Amino acid sequence: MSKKAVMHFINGAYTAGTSGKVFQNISPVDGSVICDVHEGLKPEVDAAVTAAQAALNGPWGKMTTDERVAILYKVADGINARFDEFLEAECRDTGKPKSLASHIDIPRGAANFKVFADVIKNTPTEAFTMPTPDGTGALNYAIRAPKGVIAVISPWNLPLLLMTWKVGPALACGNTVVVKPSEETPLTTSLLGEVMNEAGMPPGVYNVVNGFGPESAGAYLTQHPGVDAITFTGETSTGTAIMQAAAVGMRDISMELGGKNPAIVFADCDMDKAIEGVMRSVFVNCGQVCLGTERVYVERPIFDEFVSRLKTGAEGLKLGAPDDGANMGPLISKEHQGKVLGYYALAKKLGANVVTGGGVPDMGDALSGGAWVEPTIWTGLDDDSAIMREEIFGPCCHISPFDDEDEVIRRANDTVYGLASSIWTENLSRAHRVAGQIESGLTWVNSWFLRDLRTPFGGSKQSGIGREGGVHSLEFYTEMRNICVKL
Ligand code: NAD
Ligand code: 6OD
Repeated sequence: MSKKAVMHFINGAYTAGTSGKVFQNISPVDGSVICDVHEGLKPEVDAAVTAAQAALNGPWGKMTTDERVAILYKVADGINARFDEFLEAECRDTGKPKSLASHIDIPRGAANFKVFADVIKNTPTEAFTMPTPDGTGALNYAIRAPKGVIAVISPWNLPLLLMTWKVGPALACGNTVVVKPSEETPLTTSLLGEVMNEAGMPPGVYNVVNGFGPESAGAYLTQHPGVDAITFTGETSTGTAIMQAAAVGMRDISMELGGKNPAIVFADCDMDKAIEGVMRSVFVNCGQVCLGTERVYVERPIFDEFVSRLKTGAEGLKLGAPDDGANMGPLISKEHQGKVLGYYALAKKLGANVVTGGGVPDMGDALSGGAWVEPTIWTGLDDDSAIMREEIFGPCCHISPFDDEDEVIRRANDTVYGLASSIWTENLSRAHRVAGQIESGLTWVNSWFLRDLRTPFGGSKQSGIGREGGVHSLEFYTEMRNICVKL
């Protein structure tokens, strides 16, 4: 891949913008410079929003659903046709193993266009009549109109997957978008512009402005009066700032935020499956998955065996660069490495028993500039310690014993977050009973991150506002309008 600077994508064309400011995209694998990225400020955001408004009132807004769906299918096909380029770009930006991105990130990037095209194509309309006093009656029907220009603000952990998870339904519903990808991972969002053009997407439907959050593209975009709704994935604190921006002009929001997700492992679980599932939920993507487990509660009779087997699993993980056949890559940046290592140090200071890890692995000279951390497991901390309360977003978990069902439900729910949980038991009644009492938007039983895109996805409490997925996405990406016709 070339070291060409990443530009904005506005009105169907790559542009450097007017500010002339660039920032460096740094590899998390070894600290080398991947490329420069143009930083968008107010003029670039203005141009992108203007293009998005024009497309809404132009060809895109005038197309039939079938015509839009045909283009979205081509976008999905276009991602698949350039699968290796997307894979290379995603792994460069994130450092994640190619085996992971080729199974999850890139296929889901394509599926997000296909699935939501199918949703919009197959959603029926509803109408009903009602009697009126004069006996003639009235016909009521509701139409779904696009919301308008949608700002999509996306994070760095699953860049293509999470950005297209918003752009797919937004476009399927007839909106236009301005995307602000994470400053850490601009490559696949930029590459998608080429695919959009190849698919015949009218200019201005998909726009990208690169940059940071505060006093940069992110803040200018969320404050822009031409933006009709904002869909955001990222930290809860950033979501709070974006909600404040959205309040001006009363714009709608969809918020997918942080978590501190529990796994509950009962003594009657299938131990092999539970170990495999919890291993994945703690360590996949170097622990940088919003749905990932950071609190594990294990019923006391199997506590020692579980800890020992998870330790063996963690110590068996192979760390390495995307092409190394590794199970785990680095964290996203040196800055994030500093944050995670801060928690590793805090755990020790608080008296945690470090079962494994807790430091920086020796990756050899070639990778020494990367953002590497060891897979880490702790035991022995109280539920109210910072390690048990704050989202760390690294490859680490704390394991606590528990003695009964009510106790573990109370402890699992004792958090300001409520994104995801997993329950491991072979007792089906218990599984349903406990699942219904866990305060999280998503609960998996004997599984983790098993996704069906028709299901409602989103967080409770401080993990988010709103649900997206399947027809649920229509609630955010369209406005329902009722029309009453007196007969
Ligand atoms: P982040 O909040 O730091 O950044 C997300 C995006 O917001 C980036 O594009 C960033 O530039 C932008 N941004 C930052 N400040 C902004 C501002 N004031 N105005 C507008 N935009 C702004 O999050 P991150 O570090 O990229 O991602 C990790 C976080 O995302 C974790 O907390 C994780 O749990 C969460 N996450 C949640 C979900 C979910 O579905 N609930 C999914 C993935 C990640
Ligand atoms: O699978 C999805 O649709 C989704 N939004 C996953 C989020 C993962 C968080 O890191």
